Amino acid sequence: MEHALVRPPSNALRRAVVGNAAGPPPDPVRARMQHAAYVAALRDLGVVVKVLPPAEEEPDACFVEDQAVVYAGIAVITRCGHPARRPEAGAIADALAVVLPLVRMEAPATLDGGDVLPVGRTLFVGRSRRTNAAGIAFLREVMAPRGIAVREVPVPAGTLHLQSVCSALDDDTVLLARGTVPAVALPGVARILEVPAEEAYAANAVAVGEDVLLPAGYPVTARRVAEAGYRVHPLPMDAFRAADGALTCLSLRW
Ligand code: CIR
Repeated sequence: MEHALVRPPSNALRRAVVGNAAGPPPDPVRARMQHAAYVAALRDLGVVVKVLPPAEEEPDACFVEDQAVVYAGIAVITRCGHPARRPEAGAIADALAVVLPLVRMEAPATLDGGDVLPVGRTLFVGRSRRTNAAGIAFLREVMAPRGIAVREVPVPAGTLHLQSVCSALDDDTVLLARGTVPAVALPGVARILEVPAEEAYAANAVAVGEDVLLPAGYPVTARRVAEAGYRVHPLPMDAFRAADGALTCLSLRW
């Protein structure tokens, strides 16, 4: 990864779509601090980060990952599974069109980028409440000529996105929360690092080479990732967790 696109949260984050998170609504002030630390961590690791202006009327706009799949030299602008999130796509498409060829997913297809787990020449795509068969088929059609396989993975009930429970650390390694997606659903992945069930949130990490951004407060996972040879950078993420968001959701990376 050399480039990332991000969008800081606005005060509208208080009205974010929340299905799984329990507790008080997300705090935008805290979220902005955590977002700034996330951007700083990416830049410290040499990533060129483009920061879009916050969207005052779009509560979930900071979760840019859901609006596109950027892979193999193309940007697929998705059609989010939650209708309230579809207006977010415009600004993302405008920003990506400057740097990449772009195609747009059309109805009835739906797909959230959070359902896409890229591992080398394969995109594992979660079939979830947000991502339907037509969305997966569209992605397969776009990626096939580029030599990228698209493989469907059922997302367990009660889980928002495939990447809510797993993420790739490199072309061979996936961090996976125990008791969620079975490892057999990810054929060809050479190494699975298991995250204990009580730390499932920490299965969503962002890797930049051998450096791994991990949510702060998950010591067993941090140790396991470090023992596997990566440098761990813990980042507080509670303000985003309150809106069902995690580390990967906050950026589009390529
Ligand atoms: C939503 O429900 O769509 C947002 N509140 C959270 C989106 C998180 N995105 C992601 O995991 N890729």
